[in-house]
Amino acid sequence: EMSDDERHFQDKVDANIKVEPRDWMPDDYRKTLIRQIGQHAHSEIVGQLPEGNWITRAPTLERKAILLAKVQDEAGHGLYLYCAAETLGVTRDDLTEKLLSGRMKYSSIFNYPTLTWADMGAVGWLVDGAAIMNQVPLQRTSYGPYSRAMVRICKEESFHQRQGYAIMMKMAQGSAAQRKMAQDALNRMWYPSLMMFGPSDKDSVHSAQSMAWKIKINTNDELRQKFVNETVPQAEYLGLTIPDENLKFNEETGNYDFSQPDWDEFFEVLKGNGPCNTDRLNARRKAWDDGAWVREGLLAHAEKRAAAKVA
Ligand code: FAQ
Repeated sequence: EMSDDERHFQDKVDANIKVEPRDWMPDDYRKTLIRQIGQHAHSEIVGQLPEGNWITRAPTLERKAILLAKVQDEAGHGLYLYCAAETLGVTRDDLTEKLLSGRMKYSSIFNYPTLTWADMGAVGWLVDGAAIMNQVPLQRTSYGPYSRAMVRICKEESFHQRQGYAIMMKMAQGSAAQRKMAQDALNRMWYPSLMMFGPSDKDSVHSAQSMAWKIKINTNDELRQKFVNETVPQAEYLGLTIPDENLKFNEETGNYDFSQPDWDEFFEVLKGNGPCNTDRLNARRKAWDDGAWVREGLLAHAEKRAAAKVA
């Protein structure tokens, strides 16, 4: 049975009235948002690492400038999202400590390596493509600060997707060796990109409640299907082959039928056993430790200023 507060809250959500930081909200709504927004923020920050890997090796000055700007955008996205999470009564330090101790997740996709320059194309095209597919509906999520953060993030994300596709186009239209690199990147990134949408609906523990609260707008499988439908013609245009023998347009449903990713692999990556989990967390831990003197300096400065005001 719902309490009066809960009933009133649900009515508000049903009427598409945004929930704001000072409004009453159920404890589990707050917890779910902190989990999802926090994990989303961590994904943006950890997500800088696979592309950061190629900044010093970009093939031209122009490509380097574009990649640098993209990776800086991800840092900005992480910061908006940490701020949105902070409106729910947690601190960024607390969220970071939970990430570093393995108590909070980040997207599984960033535990895969970026082996060649073509991976910069595949990441932009597929990973940012999947991210937008998930984030466009989140602009209508029920929590005000999260939904507003999504508006700007989606604009930048669509630029990211286009720059990735532009790299793929160049590679796919290039020499035989470049085409081969582009195909290889697609082969390696395809299934990990499908995993970004989360487990299949029957295994998604949070979807039902999150959708009732309009934290999530679509199910994981709905968004995965939409992504496949949009991406197949893009691959055809590039002249590349999606690594799935079962991929076929289904006249009856109007959707592409496709093979599911290896869900055992997905759950292993979530447990910390993906190819790059250890590297990613070590890189974050080092950045956090190396930045300790900055945080301490800022705190000392703030305390000094506060003391000067009192005096
Ligand atoms: N990776 O019950 P559900 C980006 C976990 S885009 C890791 O279905 P939910 C941009 C899930 O947390 C990527 N863990 O969960 C970029 C839960 O475990 P928990 C980030 C995953 O929350 C591009 C458990 O499995 N985007 O960074 C994954 O209802 C390029 C059960 O799953 C967002 O975070 C996964 N793929 O649905 C940056 C979008 N999937 O927490 C750089 C916002 C599921 O109980 C370069 N988030 N899990 O321990 C969401 O929409 C949702 O949280 C889902 C998962 C759809 C990801």
